[in-house]
Amino acid sequence: MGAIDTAAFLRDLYELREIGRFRSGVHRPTYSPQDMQARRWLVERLTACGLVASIDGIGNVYGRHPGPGPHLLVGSHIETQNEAGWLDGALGVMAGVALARAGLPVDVCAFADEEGHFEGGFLGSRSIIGELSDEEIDRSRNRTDGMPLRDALRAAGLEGRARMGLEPGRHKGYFELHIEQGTQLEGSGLRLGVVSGIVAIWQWRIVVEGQQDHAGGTTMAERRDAGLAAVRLLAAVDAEFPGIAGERSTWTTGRIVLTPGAPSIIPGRAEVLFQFRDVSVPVLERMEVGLRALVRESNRRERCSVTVEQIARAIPAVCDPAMMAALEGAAEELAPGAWQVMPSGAGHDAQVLARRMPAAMLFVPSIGGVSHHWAEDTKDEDLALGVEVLGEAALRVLGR
Ligand code: HGY
Ligand code: MN
Ligand code: MN
Repeated sequence: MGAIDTAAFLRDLYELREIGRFRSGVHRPTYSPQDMQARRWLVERLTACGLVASIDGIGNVYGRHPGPGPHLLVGSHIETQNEAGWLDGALGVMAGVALARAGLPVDVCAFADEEGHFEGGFLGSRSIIGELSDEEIDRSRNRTDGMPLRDALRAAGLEGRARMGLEPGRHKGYFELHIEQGTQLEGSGLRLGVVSGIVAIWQWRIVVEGQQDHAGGTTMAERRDAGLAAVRLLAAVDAEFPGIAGERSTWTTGRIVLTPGAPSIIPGRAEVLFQFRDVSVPVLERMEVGLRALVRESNRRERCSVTVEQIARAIPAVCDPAMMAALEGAAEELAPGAWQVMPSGAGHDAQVLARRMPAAMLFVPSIGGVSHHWAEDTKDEDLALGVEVLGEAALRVLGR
């Protein structure tokens, strides 16, 4: 194997940043024209470094190493949240390209829709491990505009394409390089994080039905304000959860849509996208019990009716000790004392791949901890160190 060409690696990242550019970040929602342009660009990049590349029926972009094994699988995602960061996902995919370019026996994959633009979550990585049914694809809709996934796949030119699966026994393990998306590394003056475990995200749609009516003529005593009922329920969750959640649990309301959404009309409907996260399933289950109890309480107390529907139920993952040890050894060799073992508060495709093979992740610092925002950034020297440590860890796992 040759040395990792970090200059070419950084060039790749900066070139990919221009596809769907938004201010200093990117806007590449899954299956959007700019996302599909990025996928076709990636096929060219994978081919140029000697892999046999293709895009499958769910949008996974896979580069297969043609030479003898044993092989590793290296990847992440290249779609992004809306108007978000240029490194979230792209870093891990282009790190795979850099390892392939250096001659390592790696397959590289950009898994589709890690960012969950469509209901279900981890569509690409669950598809490749055989955990995404056609029936689920038929049911899934875009979380923002409700577009059926089937229509989005057709518009992206992917309709009717076969979805690929992993070749059993082909890979010794899966590595993912990713930005931390938090402040721990930067706050501790460290440059690398070896991930110990990855949280699960349990995503919910909460719908409150009230009565649309006049904001002036309808007295406060008689109105059925779906917006206020939603806000009261979310406030009750925020009051109750600290007593039932875990130390690192998080809960977030990312979207509230009031219908019809006019200042002089009492909203008849509120649709809330709410999620919570933890590394422990019992803690997640406690939060689900708490949420459902608060919904029942709201239906007893309010004049509006509330329903709650789960739209994603990921599984947390523990990273593979041997793969972690390879990362730790490589980090200590290339950045002595400048690394730590840490959990991931973000979800990643690695937690899905971990159900089929040993998996581990390496973090590099996020400047200011910023992510899922166009200002997301990491120093070039930290990006370069990350891919070099990943390459060294890969050699250790491959016994080179
Ligand atoms: O939300 C997450 O944790 C991931 O970045 N999609
Ligand atoms: Mn990501
Ligand atoms: Mn993300």
